[in-house]
Amino acid sequence: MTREQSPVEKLKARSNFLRGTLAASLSNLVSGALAGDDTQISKFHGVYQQDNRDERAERNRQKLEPAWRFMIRARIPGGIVTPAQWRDLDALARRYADASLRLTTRQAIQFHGVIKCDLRNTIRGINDTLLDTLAACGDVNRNVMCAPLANFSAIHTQALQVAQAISNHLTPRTRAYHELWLDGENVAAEPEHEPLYGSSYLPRKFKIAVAIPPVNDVDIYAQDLGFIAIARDGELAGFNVTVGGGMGVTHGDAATYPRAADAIGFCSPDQAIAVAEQVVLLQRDFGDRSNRRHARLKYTIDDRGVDWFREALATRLDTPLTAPRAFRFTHRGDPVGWARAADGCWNLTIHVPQGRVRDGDEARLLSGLNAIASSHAGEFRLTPNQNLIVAGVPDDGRSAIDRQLADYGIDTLQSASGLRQQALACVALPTCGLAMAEAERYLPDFSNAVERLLARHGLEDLPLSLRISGCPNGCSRPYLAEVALVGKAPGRYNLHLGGSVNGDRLNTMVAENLDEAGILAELDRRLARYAESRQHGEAFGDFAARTARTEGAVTPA
Ligand code: SRM
Ligand code: SF4
Repeated sequence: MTREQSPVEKLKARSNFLRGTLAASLSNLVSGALAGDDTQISKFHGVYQQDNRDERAERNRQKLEPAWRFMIRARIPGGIVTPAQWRDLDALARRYADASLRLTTRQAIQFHGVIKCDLRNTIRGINDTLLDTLAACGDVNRNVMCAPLANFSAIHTQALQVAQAISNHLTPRTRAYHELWLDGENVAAEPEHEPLYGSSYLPRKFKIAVAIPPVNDVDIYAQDLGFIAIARDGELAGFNVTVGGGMGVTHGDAATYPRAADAIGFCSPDQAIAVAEQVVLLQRDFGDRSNRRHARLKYTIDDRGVDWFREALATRLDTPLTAPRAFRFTHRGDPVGWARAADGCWNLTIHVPQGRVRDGDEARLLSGLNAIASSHAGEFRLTPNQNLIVAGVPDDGRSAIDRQLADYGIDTLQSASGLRQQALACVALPTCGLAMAEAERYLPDFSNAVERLLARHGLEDLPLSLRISGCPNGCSRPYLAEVALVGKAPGRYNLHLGGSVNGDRLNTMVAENLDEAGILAELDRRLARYAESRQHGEAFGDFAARTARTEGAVTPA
């Protein structure tokens, strides 16, 4: 039985390859908002309509239109930005956004607080710097991630090339993007055609990452499609292919769940694009287009089985996948500070709290990084942990950067605890329309509280992975953390424990709807038990998973 397509499916199909009525919406100067349907179509162009939720009630009381602002996401495959691009993005953020650059958990950059009449100028500015925003959001393949560091080995270079080639291959071909944001005119000389996606694009967002063992910083098991680089004699032999990862959940809907991806085989580097294309096409053809909560690849695979998926893929590939090869992931966090790379240069990984690059009272991160970008000749690399690497620094370039860091108060951030260096928080309030609780703004205080607990139990140096998401959509990939808070309501969270250090195991919810006192009491109890009865070398997440049954869950508040 064919079920009726969801309204978004119908909207995509009639959008004329992502035009909708966006041109009219942008010309309408009466409202700061887009027309209703255009708020869906604009996502494919990297643009989200939002309002500042801190101001919502007061504006409502004054019977004013919400203070509409836009989030623009720039797509940055592999997270590589030149210093010149960084400076251009910085200038755009100061001119059109809220003077901050937000590094995302997918190695991209978001601008927040752009008003409608500045959308075109901002997107044009991003394009002028040779980046774009097309397909940063929407039901298409999103920013392709690639492990950013890997000691700058030959493997990294090859893996990055594959990631960027996949990204290019899967970028939508619609000319609507140029028409709407760049040229301002209809350049469609011939009928539009999306060779891969078709006129309805994918049933839902699609995410790809390339991991380079032993680091799983891209969280490969959270991705719809993953490529795990396998090395042989210092060269890239190929990739283990994973499918069906995903985090999004809806509270109270048991049919939704996070899922860790399955390894389905191994492919050569030359096959990677064909594998990516065919996995995307399988999802295009078999994904659920009637229910958006059931439309990710993870559900397509669970509904039909991994074996079905593997066989269906084999029939579409010229050369089938072979058996996955042996490899080992050891960790996910970024090594903050200076490290020498395989090419002899230095990399400086700078901890960016919650990924927010702005000038604060203590550290003037935006201005400091701008100053470094003015004189640095290497690259900036964005990490999946929302940090930034100043990459390719020669021996004699280090001291100047150290001085710049000190001048702008940034050096203090390097002394952040292991907990903070790898802690993640999604944006959440005030901009995210789906947030149920704080995340980015709450992480610093919550980290303080957890650090006090760790100290109480003699665990100050424990490199615990802590993640907060303001709602169950899981943008900070919380279900793969050792400790995670998932927003339920203002000031209330579900507590999840038991992810592994290398990110290959989902955690479980141990307590529901707790306030801060409840969370800290629960963590205190479990950290005390961990301190007294852990096995030699056992991580907290492993302990929590091992003892889940005996430790039990608390009664929901
Ligand atoms: Fe996300 C929706 C922010 C990574 C799962 N995500 C959103 C929106 C756009 C809210 C909305 O739809 O109105 C958030 C914008 C907030 C704001 O004000 O900026 C948002 N997601 C983010 C970012 C910025 C979080 C961050 O703090 O870094 C990340 C941007 C990544 C990027 O550059 O492309 C971000 N989102 C993720 C991830 C992590 C990942 O991709 O590795 C996930 C979990 C993995 C996954 O997709 O399963 C994720 N975001 C979601 C979902 C749940 C999808 C689902 O399958 O149910 C939503 C809601 C939706 O799509 O309906 C969502
Ligand atoms: Fe918003 Fe929820 Fe994603 Fe956080 S997890 S950014 S609250 S959608």
